[in-house]
Amino acid sequence: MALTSNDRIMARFQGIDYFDLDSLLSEEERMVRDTVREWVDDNLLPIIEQAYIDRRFPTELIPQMAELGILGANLPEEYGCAGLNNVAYGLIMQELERGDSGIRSFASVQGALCMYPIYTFGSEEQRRKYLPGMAKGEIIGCFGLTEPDYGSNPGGMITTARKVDGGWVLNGSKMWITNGSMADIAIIWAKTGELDDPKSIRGFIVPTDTEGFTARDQQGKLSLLASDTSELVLHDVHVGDDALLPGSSGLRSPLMCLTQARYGIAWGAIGAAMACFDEALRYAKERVMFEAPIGAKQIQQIRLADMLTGITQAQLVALQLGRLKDQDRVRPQQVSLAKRANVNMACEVAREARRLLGANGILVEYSAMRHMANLESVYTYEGTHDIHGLILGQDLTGFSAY
Ligand code: TGC
Ligand code: FAD
Repeated sequence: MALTSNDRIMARFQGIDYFDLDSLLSEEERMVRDTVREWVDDNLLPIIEQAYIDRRFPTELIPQMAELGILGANLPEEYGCAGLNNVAYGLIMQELERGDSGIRSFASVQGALCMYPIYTFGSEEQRRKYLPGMAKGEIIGCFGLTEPDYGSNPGGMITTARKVDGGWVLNGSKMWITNGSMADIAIIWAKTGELDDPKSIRGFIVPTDTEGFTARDQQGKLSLLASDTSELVLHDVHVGDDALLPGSSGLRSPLMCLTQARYGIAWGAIGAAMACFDEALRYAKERVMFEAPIGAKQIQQIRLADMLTGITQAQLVALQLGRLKDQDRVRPQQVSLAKRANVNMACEVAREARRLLGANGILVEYSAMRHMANLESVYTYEGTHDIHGLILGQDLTGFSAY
């Protein structure tokens, strides 16, 4: 018997915790996780199917996410943020992506890719001007690094910022930008010197209503449908001196932001996998074929065992990564390993869940295929699976193979 949409929503998610990782979390970490879990069950899951079909990012959720303290949650309270530790932040990303990768993407970009660089490279004035409003969801940000011809190799970018009296003039285009069409500000990375010098890259806060700035929705996506993905064009965009992030310096600065976002993705992917596993397990127990539940058949039991194993390994990796980050001991290469392994695991789990569900697995009323399609973007963005493999290869051998 197929579960109805309402049954699935009403069967409150219990979480998958085969190795009792709950016992390794503090009371506050569990409380944060459970609060966001409940919010996802009550407010995100009931609307996500329709939003996905409508190809719409559900903007009505932004004030609720802000109220919960989700936006820039690991940044300090003095700037209006929740000041949580990195494990609690990771658990938030996990729960959001249990709902949908597009919603986690929104939060990742707002917090890790826009608020983090303003906090880390911005002046005190910039921090006070933007961060409290961004935490409240009143100012939405996007992060423009990728260009049409420079994806995995952002150091080759050709967007420029030319110094003029009292400010800068930016020219170039950015591609595949999450939150791009709805953003109030864009963090734009541009070269201020020679095009062959990635050390001249600097970050700028560009209000999106500045003359010469346009954003256009990316058409034709078959993944992350409940997410705003856009192309940005900057044509003689004049900004003041106060638009420059004064602490930004070279390709290292945007890559530092990516390390923050990749950390969140390593947790988020677990959430997508948990949703698929939970759905597959319940379906396996209830779907009867050849006079027995399919879950009574060895092949489906092995499929479920493999899913559970992948999720459990990923949970352990993410938790230890978070503990290292909270102790300020994490290396970007460790984040690469976690992003690469956990997203790959989630892709496998989503695909196997979809297969276990038979024909129902292609329906939007079930989450497996939506997660499966979303995760193909997650596999590619924030450094592709291949690029993270090469980062690890360089760390191991000392040779760069890019
Ligand atoms: P390379 O010479 O290796 O590095 C340049 C400088 O940066 C330092 N560095 C890092 N610092 C912090 N974190 C990291 N992860 C870092 N990786 C490198 C490095 O030490 C060096 O510093 P310095 O002081 O010596 O200058 O640079 P490279 O040009 O050889 O490139 C290396 C490579 C390929 C790994 C890098 O370009 C890369 O990571 N490429 C992937 C691009 C990518 O991930 N783009 C993501 C765009 S944003 C996005 O996808 C958002 S999706 C959001 C959502 O919806 O959730
Ligand atoms: P390419 O770099 O052209 O890679 C194509 C293939 O070649 C991949 O398989 C890759 O692994 C492989 N490859 C590349 N280099 C090598 C090599 N040296 N050796 C072997 N194989 C290699 N960017 C932003 O700046 N901001 C955003 O908000 C943002 N949001 C995104 C949202 C979505 C939905 C998507 C899909 C992308 C987003 N991106 C964003 C862009 C994303 O970061 C890039 O797509 C990604 O970095 C890969 O770049 P590319 O697509 O140009 O692929």
